[in-house]
Amino acid sequence: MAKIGIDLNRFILEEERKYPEATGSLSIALMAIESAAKIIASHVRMAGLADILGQAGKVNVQGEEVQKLDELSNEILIRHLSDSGQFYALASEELDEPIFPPQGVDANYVIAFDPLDGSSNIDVNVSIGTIFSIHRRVTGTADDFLQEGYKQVAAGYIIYGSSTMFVLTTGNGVNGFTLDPAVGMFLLSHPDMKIPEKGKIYSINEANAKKWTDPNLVKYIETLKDEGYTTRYIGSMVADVHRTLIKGGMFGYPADRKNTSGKLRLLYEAAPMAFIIEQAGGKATDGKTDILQIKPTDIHQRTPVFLGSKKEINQLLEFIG
Ligand code: FDP
Repeated sequence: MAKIGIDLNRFILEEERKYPEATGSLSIALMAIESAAKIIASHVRMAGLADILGQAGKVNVQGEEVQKLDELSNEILIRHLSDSGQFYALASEELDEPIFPPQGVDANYVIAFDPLDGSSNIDVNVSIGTIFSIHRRVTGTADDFLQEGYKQVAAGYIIYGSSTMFVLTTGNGVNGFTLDPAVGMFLLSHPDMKIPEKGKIYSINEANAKKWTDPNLVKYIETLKDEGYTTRYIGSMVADVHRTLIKGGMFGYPADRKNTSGKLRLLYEAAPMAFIIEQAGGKATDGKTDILQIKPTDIHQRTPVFLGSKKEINQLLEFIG
């Protein structure tokens, strides 16, 4: 197991050395995400100040235009990922169509990302995050985004919370790195993360219960209440999943009459989070199928999501599966 305190760059390079056939391409790709994440984190930390300045005159003291943080995060990621030359194509929640950066014509990977998830929480100073999912280039077309989640080469999220943390899997367990702002490095703080077999928390927007399309879901939640569970729901997927990973329990966003396929996006929300949770020993399902087995048909498709500790997800499947 890697040593606590080792920085993310070194960790990535040491992982690469375990595979003599590795070209170093994935390492450069992950380091590009890391650089973008540090820059986004520094902007997130200024969010309240930038808003004040923005309202005053739409330009900040340096005379730069103040941008909405989610658009800015998208641009930062596109620039860093394109310039890395390691991505043949980029898909983002903020883009209708994928981008094919000229620097990446010969690259091996495609990446789908949500630049700033939970953005409705920016103005109220609640944790938000960036989520990404990397697949191998197979056909060299946009169809490469439509691969099942189990084929992900790497996935992760960066949570901008009480500290900034980078949680990463390359299919070899899950490791969490905390940004030390004094030195500007992500340092390994949570090696080999494992989700508890069982938790005490369920996390779901229960205000939608009357609209849920599967009434058995209500019965499941009532059972959890009878068993003494408590509820936590931040409404920011990265934050809710991060807590679930550390404390166990269940996080869900089901289908309802308004969101008939759920609300969360398969490619850059559900699948990468499912990969992390399963790599940490948990489970993720849409209620019928393991999230990682779903073959996408559209880059922006939505899916119901339930993920968390094995005990809670197995119990859920007894009600709705
Ligand atoms: P947001 O709309 O703030 O971007 O992906 C969308 C998302 O946040 C998730 O982060 C979050 O889990 C979910 O929506 C919250 O949705 P509800 O407000 O409908 O509960």
